[in-house]
Amino acid sequence: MNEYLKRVLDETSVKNSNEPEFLQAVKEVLESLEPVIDAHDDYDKNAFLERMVEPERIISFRVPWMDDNGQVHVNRGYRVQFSSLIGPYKGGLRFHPSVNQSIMKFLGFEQIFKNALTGLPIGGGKGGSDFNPKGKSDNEIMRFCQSFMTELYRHIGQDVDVPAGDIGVGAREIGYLFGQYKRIKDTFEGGVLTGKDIVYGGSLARKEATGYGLIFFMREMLKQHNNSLQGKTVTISGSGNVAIYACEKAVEYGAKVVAMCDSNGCIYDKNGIDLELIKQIKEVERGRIKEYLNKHPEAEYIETTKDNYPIWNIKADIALPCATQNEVTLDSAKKLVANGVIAIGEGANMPCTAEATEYFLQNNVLVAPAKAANAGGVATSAIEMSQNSMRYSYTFEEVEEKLDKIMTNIFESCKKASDQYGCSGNYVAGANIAAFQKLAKAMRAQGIV
Ligand code: NDP
Ligand code: 2IT
Repeated sequence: MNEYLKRVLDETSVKNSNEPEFLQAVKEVLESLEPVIDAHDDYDKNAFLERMVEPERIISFRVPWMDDNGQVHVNRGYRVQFSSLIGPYKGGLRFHPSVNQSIMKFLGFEQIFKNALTGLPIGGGKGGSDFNPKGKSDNEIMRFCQSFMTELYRHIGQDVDVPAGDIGVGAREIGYLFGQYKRIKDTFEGGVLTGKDIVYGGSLARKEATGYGLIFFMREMLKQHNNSLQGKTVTISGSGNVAIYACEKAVEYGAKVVAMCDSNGCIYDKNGIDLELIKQIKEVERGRIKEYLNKHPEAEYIETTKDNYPIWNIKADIALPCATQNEVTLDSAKKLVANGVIAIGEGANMPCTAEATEYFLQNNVLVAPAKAANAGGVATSAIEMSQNSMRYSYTFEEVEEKLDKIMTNIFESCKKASDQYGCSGNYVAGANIAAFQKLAKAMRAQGIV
């Protein structure tokens, strides 16, 4: 391996030895950059990689809140402001009990590359809390969001840092966060958060954007290999924002989605998933996917256990992991390949372990990597920011058309970079290289900062 690359990897591993997800994300990116690093001998002297892997700033704070019974709880809040090279820090907020600094940093790091791929002026950041929104009342969610924003407000702004949603944070939470920000600042700063409701400055098609974008990328990737979504059997993990709209668009392109899941278990409906019912259970009632059986007793429900993540055992042509990091292990990858999968589309961030990704590539399975394939959400967030600046709104069709063009361009960039550096068809490497080329250019232009 390139000596400079190896040194940075070693130093990063020592410095962040208790952050496995962060190290996993850094290792994947740096290793795929080897041919680019080989071609530029001044990167070492100017510490390009060292600057790329060290966040500009990490903020961590106490979030006290009171539940409906008067009990006070304390959670930890984070905002990792990773890179402002090409725009204000931009990236979602995740509320999930598993949140820790390693997960925040891996997400913030990947966000820099993803945002660069969109071609829009947005830097990279991520935030969230180890707060568990499951089973909480609306009032508890509101009090938590208000307390969270009472600290976060001093670190963000429409030209500074623009958070949005992620796991556990949707339009409801963004609304409470926005309300509290506006109240503290006494200014209507529309572009300080994205994923807002339409009635106060949100963008049409933002809700759909990540899932739709994933399918646009998949369409382009399949087209490149003389294939299409038409008639394909698809399985989608998760049943949240990304999974639901990936399902909707995949069906529009003639695919049949036969399975979706939540963290408790998986629904297998060989007649094709009833998406309106999933929307009702998940978006309206905030229930469990198992309730699907109440209306479709002919479908099958398979529980998730510690050793079994059942959705990847189901035969599919295309698998779309849209739940969380490392949900596709080497074991699952082997089952998917044995069942004839042709393409993987990463809707979630880093859903495949390094070993799973390698196994797919070795077995000629096409992989649409998260940084590229799920960039439609943040790209549409940037379109929301432009609409807020213009004090204007585009129609749904206008936003969807822009999103489609952006995803098509992202695929082209990944393809071009993978061809240029001798790894044609490996869009994982292509995405990392294409993003890095842009970031390195900005880094060079801005001097040692
Ligand atoms: P949601 O909260 O809307 O949905 C998350 C879904 O994933 C739920 O079905 C949830 O099940 C499941 N899930 C979450 N954590 C786990 C876990 N540890 N094990 C098993 N299942 C789990 O989140 P999103 O749909 O917004 O996000 C899904 C993924 O997509 C995340 O990786 C996120 O980072 C990524 N992403 C999101 C974007 C966006 O715009 N929202 C943009 C780009 C990427 P349950 O309800 O049981 O917890
Ligand atoms: O991972 C992601 O790209 C997101 N959660 C969306 C971020 C955003 O700012 O819209």
